[in-house]
Amino acid sequence: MLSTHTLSGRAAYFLDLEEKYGAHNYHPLPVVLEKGDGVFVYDVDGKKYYDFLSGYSAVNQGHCHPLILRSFTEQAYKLTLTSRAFYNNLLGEYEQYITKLFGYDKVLPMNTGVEAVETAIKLARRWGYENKGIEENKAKIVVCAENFHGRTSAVISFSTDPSSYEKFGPYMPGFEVVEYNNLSAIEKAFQDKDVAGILFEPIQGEAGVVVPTEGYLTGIRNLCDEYNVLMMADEIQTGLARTGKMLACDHENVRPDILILGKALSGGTMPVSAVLCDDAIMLNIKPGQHGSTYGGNPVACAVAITSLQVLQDEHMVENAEKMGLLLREELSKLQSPFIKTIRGKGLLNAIVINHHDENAAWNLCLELKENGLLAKPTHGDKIRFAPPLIITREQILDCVQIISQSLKVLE
Ligand code: IF1
Repeated sequence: MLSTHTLSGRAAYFLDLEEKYGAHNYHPLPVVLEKGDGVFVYDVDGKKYYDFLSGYSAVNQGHCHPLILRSFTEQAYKLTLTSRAFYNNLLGEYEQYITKLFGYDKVLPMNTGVEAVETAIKLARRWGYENKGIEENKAKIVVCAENFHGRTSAVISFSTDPSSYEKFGPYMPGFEVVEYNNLSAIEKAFQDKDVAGILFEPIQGEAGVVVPTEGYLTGIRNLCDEYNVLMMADEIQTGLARTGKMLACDHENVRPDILILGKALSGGTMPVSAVLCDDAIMLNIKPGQHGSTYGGNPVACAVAITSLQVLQDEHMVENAEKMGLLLREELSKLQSPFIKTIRGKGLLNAIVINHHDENAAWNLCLELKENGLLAKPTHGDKIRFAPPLIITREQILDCVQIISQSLKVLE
């Protein structure tokens, strides 16, 4: 049975505008939001929802966090952009703050996640030529199948998802794809002396929250040490407390050579990303060789410091760990025949739907929406459950009730 999902005239108006004037590169759930507050968002008719997507983990700190907004607005009234042609009084303090927090010599600030990934690739290649002695234009980067690192032409060149890369070629060479969660595949690829780095997600997000076997991250670290290859962790989605540790690599106490952050670095207020590494890698890039107009702008710096601070002050690492355990436990207690798998770490979770109807996950999301919870299906049969990290025990239990109730639509 399908739910009756009503769309008010007001909502339909905004939806139609996007349909008519916007590119059709998305297929959103039919809900039009106008307000956010903590774990909740509100639609244009005032209906309240739990947000179980959190802007794909950009809103870890909760919607419109008051302290992040204060930093944002106060700085916006003072100075928003200098460009990097001049110094500004916030960049250095931010750089000091974030490098001390994560334990790296230097940071390079960018904006979107994919720009940080691009930066990491350039750093690895440059290091390959300057430090590893790879012949120019020969450097290779090892990547994993089913990866998601963003949408630029370079990054989709090593995507294995046709909907990301098809008919966007020609593609950039120099990437070697290996199976995810397979250390011997990496070791085989590392036999090639031209490999400068390996780029990977500690948990694959877009692939449907694929958690590798314990020991995988340690294994990558050891292979990188053995073969003199840079370990490049894309923690854009997994980092910043999402998985119940500050970084997903912390689950195995592993330190990547290049750390890539984004999304929640601004608590969902603006695009802020960063690449962290030590001097031996970072200082190969000299003035004029890389940059961005908005990277390191004063508002971004103010917002990033506060976004990192509130994660710590409000114990979001611990809460993500605890609430994630509770969520998975309560979901498995439902014993639903329609849930094939429940997986995840901390508050980065997914369920895999078991149903003969290929639209079951989408229909379930529509029903969840009717019942006051927003989640989005990915790859047809998976649904991501990733609420803001400030969610409480009572709220998790309330959400599991909503999920339980909504599953009936699949009967
Ligand atoms: C979209 C997915 C999530 C990322 C990792 C880099 C980026 C992303 C690990 C690029 C971005 C976003 C992009 C967003 C959907 C979303 C997503 F489903 F596509 F895979 F979160 F799971 N590395 N992921 O997850 O960051 O340039 O977008 O700031 O609509 O494409 P960006």
